[in-house]
Amino acid sequence: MQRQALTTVRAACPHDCPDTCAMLVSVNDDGQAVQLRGDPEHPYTRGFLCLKVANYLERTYHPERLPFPLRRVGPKGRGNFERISWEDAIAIIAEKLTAIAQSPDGPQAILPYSYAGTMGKLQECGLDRRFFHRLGASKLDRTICATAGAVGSQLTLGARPVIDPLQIRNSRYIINWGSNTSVTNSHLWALMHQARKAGAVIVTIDPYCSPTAQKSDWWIPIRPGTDAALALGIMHILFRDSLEDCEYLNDYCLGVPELRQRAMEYPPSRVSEITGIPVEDIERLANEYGTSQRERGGPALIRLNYGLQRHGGGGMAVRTICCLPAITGDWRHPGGGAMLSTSRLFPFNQAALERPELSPPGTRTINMVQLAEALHGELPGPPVKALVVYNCNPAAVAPDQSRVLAGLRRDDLFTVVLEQFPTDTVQYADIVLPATTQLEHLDLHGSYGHLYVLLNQPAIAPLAEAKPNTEIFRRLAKAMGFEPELFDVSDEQLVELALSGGAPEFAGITLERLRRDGLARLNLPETFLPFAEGKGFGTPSGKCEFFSETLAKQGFDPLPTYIPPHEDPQTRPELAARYPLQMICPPAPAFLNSTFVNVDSLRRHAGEPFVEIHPEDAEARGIQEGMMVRIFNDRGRFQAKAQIGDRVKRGVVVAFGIWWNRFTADGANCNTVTSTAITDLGGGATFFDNLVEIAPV
Ligand SMILES: Nc1nc2c(c(=O)[nH]1)N[C@H]1C(S)=C(S)[C@@H](COP(=O)(O)OP(=O)(O)OC[C@H]3O[C@@H](n4cnc5c(=O)[nH]c(N)nc54)[C@H](O)[C@@H]3O)O[C@H]1N2
Ligand SMILES: Nc1nc2c(c(=O)[nH]1)N[C@H]1C(S)=C(S)[C@@H](COP(=O)(O)OP(=O)(O)OC[C@H]3O[C@@H](n4cnc5c(=O)[nH]c(N)nc54)[C@H](O)[C@@H]3O)O[C@H]1N2
Ligand code: SF4
Ligand SMILES: [Mo]
Repeated sequence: MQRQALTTVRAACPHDCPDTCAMLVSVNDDGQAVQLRGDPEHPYTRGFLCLKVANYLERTYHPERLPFPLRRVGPKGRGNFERISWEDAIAIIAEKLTAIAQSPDGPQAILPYSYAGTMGKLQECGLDRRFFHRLGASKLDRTICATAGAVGSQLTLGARPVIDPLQIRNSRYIINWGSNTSVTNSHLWALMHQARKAGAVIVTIDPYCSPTAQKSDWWIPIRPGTDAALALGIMHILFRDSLEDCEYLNDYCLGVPELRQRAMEYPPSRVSEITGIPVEDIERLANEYGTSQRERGGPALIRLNYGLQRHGGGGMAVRTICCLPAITGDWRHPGGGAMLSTSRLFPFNQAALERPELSPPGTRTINMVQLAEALHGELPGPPVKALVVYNCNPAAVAPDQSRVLAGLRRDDLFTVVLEQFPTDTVQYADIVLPATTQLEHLDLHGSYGHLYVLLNQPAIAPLAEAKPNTEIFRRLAKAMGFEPELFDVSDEQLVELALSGGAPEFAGITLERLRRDGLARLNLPETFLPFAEGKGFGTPSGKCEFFSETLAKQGFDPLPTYIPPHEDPQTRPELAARYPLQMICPPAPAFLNSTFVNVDSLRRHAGEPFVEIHPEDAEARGIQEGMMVRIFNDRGRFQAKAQIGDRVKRGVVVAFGIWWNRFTADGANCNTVTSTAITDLGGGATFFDNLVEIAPV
């Protein structure tokens, strides 16, 4: 037999992961993708893909890919559908949306619901946004993941805390703070590991001994949602022991005396009571953190991530932690400082893509965390009569699931879902539209973990009748009679538009160059130190703002402070009497939120829904290893298998998500007990801020 010649196509991993890997797809003469690997030449991907995407062809060619448009037959939520044509599907949707827009409720009764199922500039947020702006639909505040930290860090730094991740080799004291880096950011972990070989110490602050904590030199278990108090305790010790960089503070920071005063209020003994961390550990952490440059010959770096944000005080916690590298002066050194997200470094011309000015003034905005409230008519403005879901699986990922599902079952709600697979959300659709996967469409990517722009070129033709989101919104716009000049724009033109606007970071980065090379580093200095000389602070004062006039004006404490979780046993003893355990529910490592749950090899890897519980908490409840248990509170209940061990603090349980309900024992996942309460700043989700009780089934 003759061996077929393979063509290599440059692609980018589309998933909501900071690593945005560069991929090489091999395609045979029949137009079939036969191999997929990490690009060895990308300095960050370095030739490896994570467990989830290494077998991506299993997902792409999955037998459950949605092949053609569907219309519901039978009751809502049962998932019974019949095949219809694209023409009919588009016509039905256009007619229904037009009727709602022209009804007394008006277009704001239509709600788009999307997140980052793909992070490509085209398929995530291009013509879809333009379509809904033109329609006058309600706007969606996309708060489910990152807004608490975005607003928190913006207040302190006027920017996101960011370094060039490739500089991490220079770090000598690395703190994973609410960050399961080895799982959620595996390419950064590989670089941390290199730094360790060069002498760095790796510390992880987490209520759970995550895979990252297990591989770290020191795991510091903390009571959930108390990170701001720990940061204030560290400051207390840095100031007390004269470990601060006085020059950096004088030259580049605002509110130094006030912060010193505030830190005085957080002596280690008080911080120990709040956080559950022994005084001597707080002392040691602060000392090692504050002396890294002097004692280890390299700066300290805090990788702060999302885990610590998903609590009532998550925004303030990030704001507070962001003060630390200014106190130590670590921002001066390559590899020093703090790292949350590089996303803001990419000056994509979002306005040109999305055309926000098309949205009528005064259009309401709905916080996506409050989908349950939106679907039950509990928010100001007209009721939600139509929901258009894409790049998102709210039936599984949104909080207060029982109420979300009850809302999705409403007979007077018209639900359209653009999807690749029959997810939990698809089960509730009136019309389902099959979407292409990354191998089948063009897209342009930034990253929230590194400094490279990537082009994803289609490797294969769309499977069956699947279409890219861009094309679906183009067709809908046409059927609705919207201006052709707004929507007759090709995907290539959208790439060019996204790169347009003359931002210096994009100078020389063109569609043509990306076609050739696949990727390009942002035009930033080789040694990128945004805050080294105090220049990068985008706050009103241009300084690192310990004192924030912006916060004061909004009626908040202008200084860093500790805000307890909504459901904290220390501040809510009456609730804790009924529901004494604090539940954290991050995704299982083999899944990406709810993506990949239907991929057999990865679901096997995840096993089944588990909940980890401390031996003493288990014993008090008659729970034994491997027993099925019920986890519940006033919002709902779900089942999982108990794993007993001291990898969790006493009083904390960890339930792994985000299972599709149809793969669970009782048709419900961990989001049945999570709440729609939002964070102090940024309106973010509080997925890890729950009090629950557990009992054997
Ligand atoms: N309990 C709990 N809940 C959580 C979290 C948690 O840690 N615990 N994490 C939260 C976080 S951080 C996030 S970011 C959210 C994420 O929640 P979602 O945004 O819902 O993310 P996924 O679960 O990955 O689902 C994305 C969906 O988009 C689809 N998709 C991918 N590409 C395309 C495309 O090109 N077109 C179309 N039409 N569809 C596409 C995928 O098939 C997938 O079903 O979940 C949140 N929910
Ligand atoms: N494999 C895999 N990778 C992913 C994802 C995935 O689902 N799977 N999701 C992607 C997405 S959308 C996101 S947003 C990121 C999330 O990236 P991370 O923030 O790293 O992930 P999480 O697992 O949400 O939370 C990290 C850790 O925070 C801990 N934690 C919870 N509460 C607290 C607290 O109060 N304080 C402290 N200090 N720690 C706390 C949790 O126990 C957890 O181990 O990962 C991305 N990468
Ligand atoms: S999910 Fe993250 S680590 Fe895995 S291939 Fe995609 S970008 Fe890379
Ligand atoms: Mo996220």
